[in-house]
Amino acid sequence: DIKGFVFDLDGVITDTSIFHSQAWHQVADKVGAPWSKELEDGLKGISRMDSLEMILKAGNLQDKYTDDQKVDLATEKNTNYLKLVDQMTPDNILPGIKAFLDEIKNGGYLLSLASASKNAPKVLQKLNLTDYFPKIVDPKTLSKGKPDPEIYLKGAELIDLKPEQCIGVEDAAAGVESINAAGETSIGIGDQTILKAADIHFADTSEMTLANIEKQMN
Ligand code: B16
Ligand code: MG
Repeated sequence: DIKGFVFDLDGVITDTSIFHSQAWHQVADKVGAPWSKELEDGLKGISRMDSLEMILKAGNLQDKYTDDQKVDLATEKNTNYLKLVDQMTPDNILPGIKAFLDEIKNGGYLLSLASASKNAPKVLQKLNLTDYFPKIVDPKTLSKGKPDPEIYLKGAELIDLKPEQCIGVEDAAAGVESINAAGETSIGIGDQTILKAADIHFADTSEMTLANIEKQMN
């Protein structure tokens, strides 16, 4: 039986995936790496430094920068990103998410957060959602990022549940892969063509309700 939900943040709870993309696009332009929809989708759920490597690789630029220069580029991206985060309000919560969080909380389900983002606590604060997530996986403690199962295994562990008792909720292909590898039930939200591996699919966050999940559970 399902007893808990492990949530991704960017792209599921809030629209920050657009901010991440915007900030990375600026870095790609600066270094002269080509920007594409495939690259943009592929960066979702991927850690900051791994994202930078993917962008540099797209432009065959991996060897052009020293490690220190790479850290500077990643820091510049984060500064740009945080400027966008600073403008956020609870209006940036995606449609239906607040209602769904209340529905599962009132239904006695446990909740944890499995975001690759080091900025997750700050974003939750801007959204006034901190109280819903007393348990947050600290990405600094991870040895491997998504699509490795580690982050979703930790998300279940934090709420004292077995993976098979959890549903993981994601917008990224790498994230769905991570949930599936952890042995949890996966919900993929967004473009079905890139979320083919998800056990349950919703085109939009507004469709996510316990009743709609049950409909896709058998
Ligand atoms: P930061 P998620 C991920 O968050 C984002 O999807 C990804 O685009 C970002 O690079 C990553 O967090 C790291 O974020 O630079 O803020 O530490 O989707 O796993 O919630
Ligand atoms: Mg995401």
